[in-house]
Amino acid sequence: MKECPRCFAPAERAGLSCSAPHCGRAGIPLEDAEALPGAGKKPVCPACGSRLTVRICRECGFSTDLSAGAKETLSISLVGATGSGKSCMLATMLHELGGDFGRLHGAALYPTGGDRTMSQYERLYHTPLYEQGICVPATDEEIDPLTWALVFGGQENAGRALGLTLYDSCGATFKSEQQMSRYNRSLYHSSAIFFLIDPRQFPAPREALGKGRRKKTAAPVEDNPQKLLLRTIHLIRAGLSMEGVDKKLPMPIAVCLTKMDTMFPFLDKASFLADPSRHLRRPMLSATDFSSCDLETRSLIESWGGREFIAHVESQFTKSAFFGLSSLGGQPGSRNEILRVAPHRVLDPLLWLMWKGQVLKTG
Ligand SMILES: Nc1nc2c(ncn2[C@@H]2O[C@H](COP(=O)(O)OP(=O)(O)O)[C@@H](O)[C@H]2O)c(=O)[nH]1
Ligand SMILES: [Mg+2]
Ligand SMILES: [Zn+2]
Ligand SMILES: [Zn+2]
Repeated sequence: MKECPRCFAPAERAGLSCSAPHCGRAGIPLEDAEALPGAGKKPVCPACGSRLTVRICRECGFSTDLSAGAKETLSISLVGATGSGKSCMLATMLHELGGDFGRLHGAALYPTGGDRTMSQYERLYHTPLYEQGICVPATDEEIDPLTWALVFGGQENAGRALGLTLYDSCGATFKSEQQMSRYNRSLYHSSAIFFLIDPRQFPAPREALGKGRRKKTAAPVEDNPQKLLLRTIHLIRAGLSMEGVDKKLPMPIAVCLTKMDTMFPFLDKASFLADPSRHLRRPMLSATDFSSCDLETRSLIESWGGREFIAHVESQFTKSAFFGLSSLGGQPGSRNEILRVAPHRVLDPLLWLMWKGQVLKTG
C-alpha cells in the first residue's frame, strides 16, 4: 500500500500497532524503532510481546491489516447521482466476489480494514440487504473506504493477493464541484472509476417506465448524467494537475447502466445484456461477452439521446467500457423490501478491470 486509503497520507506516515485487547499500547501507532523483533523476526509489541498485526495511519487513524500484504491494489470510486444504485452495487458485488466468483477461481475475500470499517460495512450494507431483506439504506454518514484482499487459490494465480479498495459516497457530495472536491479526493487517487447511471436518468426510459405499473416505487433520479460526468472529469483533472483537455485521464472508467431488470421488457430478443454473464461459466473471462455488452449498452444509451455522453467518455479517458447490470435482479417492493437478491452481471465491470490489470485472462 503506497498511501493511506482514507486520507492519502504516504504509507510512511503509518506505524505498526498492537491490537491485543488488554494492552495499554493497543491502537496507538508505534515508532518504527519501538517494534521488537519476535519469533521469525516478525515484529512484536514492546509492552506485551504480542505480534503486531495492524498498521495505523498517524494522520487519520485508519487501520489496515498487515496480513493484507497485497502489492497490487485496485481502488475504485463509485460515482453516480443519489439513488443511481451505488450502495446496492457495492454490497452485491462484494457478496458475489466472495461467493460465485470465489468458488470458480478458488479465491477468498478477506476484509483488511480493521474492526471499525468491518462493522460499518456489516451495519450499512450487509445486514440490511442479506439479513433484513431491505435495500441498503441511504446514509449521510461519511463512509470509510472498504478495504479487502482477494486471495487466489486455484492454478493460474495461486497465492496471488489483490487488494481492493472501494469508495462509496453519499450522492449529496456530488451536488456541486466545491462539495465534491472536499469529500471526494478519492476520485483522483483511484485506479478506476465506476460511473453509475439509472436508465431513468435518460428521458426515454423514464417515460417508458413511468407508464407502467412501477410508477409508485422509488422516485426517479432525474440528474443529467452528462453534467456529473463533466464535473467528475474536471475534478480529476484538477487533482492530477492535468489541465489540458487533450490529455486523456489515466484511470479506466466503467460506465454502468444499473437496474437493468427494469429494462428487460424493452430489450431486443437477442439481447446479450439480458443473458447471464458468461464470465462466470468457467474460470476464464469471455472477451466476446465484454464487447457484445459494451456495444449493446452504447447503442442503448445512444438511442436514448446520449451520443454526446459517450463521446465525452471516449475522448476523456484512456480506457472505457460500458456495462448493463442489475444489483438486485428485481424491483424492490413499495417499502423497499427485497426478499430475494439475485444479482445480474454485477461483477462484469470488476472482472473487466481485473482483465485489463492482467489479473484474469480471457479465453
Ligand atoms: N429495480 C431495481 N432497483 C434497484 C436496483 N438497485 C437499486 N435499486 C433501487 O434504487 C434505490 C437506490 O439504490 P442505492 O444503491 O441506495 O443508490 P445510491 O444512492 O446510489 O447508493 C434502492 O433503494 C432500490 O430501490 C436494482 O438492481 N434493480
Ligand atoms: Mg448510497
Ligand atoms: Zn490516513
Ligand atoms: Zn501490546
